[in-house]
Amino acid sequence: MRIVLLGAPGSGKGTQAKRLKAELGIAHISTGDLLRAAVKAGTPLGLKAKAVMEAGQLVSDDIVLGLLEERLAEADTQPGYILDGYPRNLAQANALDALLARLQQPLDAVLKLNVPDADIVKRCEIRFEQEHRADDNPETVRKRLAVYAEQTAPVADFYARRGVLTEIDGVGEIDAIGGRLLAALRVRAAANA
Ligand code: B4P
Repeated sequence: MRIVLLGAPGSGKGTQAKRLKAELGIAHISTGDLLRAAVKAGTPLGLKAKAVMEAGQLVSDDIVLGLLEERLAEADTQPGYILDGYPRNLAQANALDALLARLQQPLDAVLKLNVPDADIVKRCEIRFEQEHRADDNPETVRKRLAVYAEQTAPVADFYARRGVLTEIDGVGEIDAIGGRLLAALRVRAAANA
């Protein structure tokens, strides 16, 4: 199964994608994690990405697409994958369409986690205190939410127009939200069959 997981920063994409990976036996591909690994490794690409991420902006489409293509060439993606954090703007959505057409890997589902901004700010505050992730400081979170509204929200409309989007309430216990996602995937799988 190939799934795109959409949602604002801090909406729980990473949290839920890890659970879906375990539940469904498919790969979890987080472009945020790929970028953070490049930053940590200090690669030329990571050095470029660092400042952009710390400013709450999106890293350039070319860089992220390159990382994604490399990741999709790895063997563990064969049974399927969850794309977490990609696509994040319409250019990336179109690039993903072209890439998956070339790889003959159509998407099975696009799920979107809906969480109010006030909850997101709270969650990121907690993570900032625990993990000190530079882009979780309150000012950068507000910037990331603005970037999301401007650039990523249209991606949901892009998939909604195709009739492949399912919206999920992302507020509540992590287990309960996981259950909602699995139920939505079952409905989608039955519709695709
Ligand atoms: P991401 O790594 O995608 O980070 P995120 O938006 O914080 O994530 P997520 O929604 O996964 O939240 P999480 O589960 O961790 O992006 C970081 C940066 O990378 C971007 O700003 C951008 O610069 C760059 N980037 C990434 N992809 C890119 C792309 N395609 N193009 C360009 N640039 C890109 O949850 C957040 C917190 O909430 C956690 O602490 C978690 O424990 C908590 N939480 C989760 N579920 C909860 C629940 N139900 N209740 C309470 N707390 C919960």
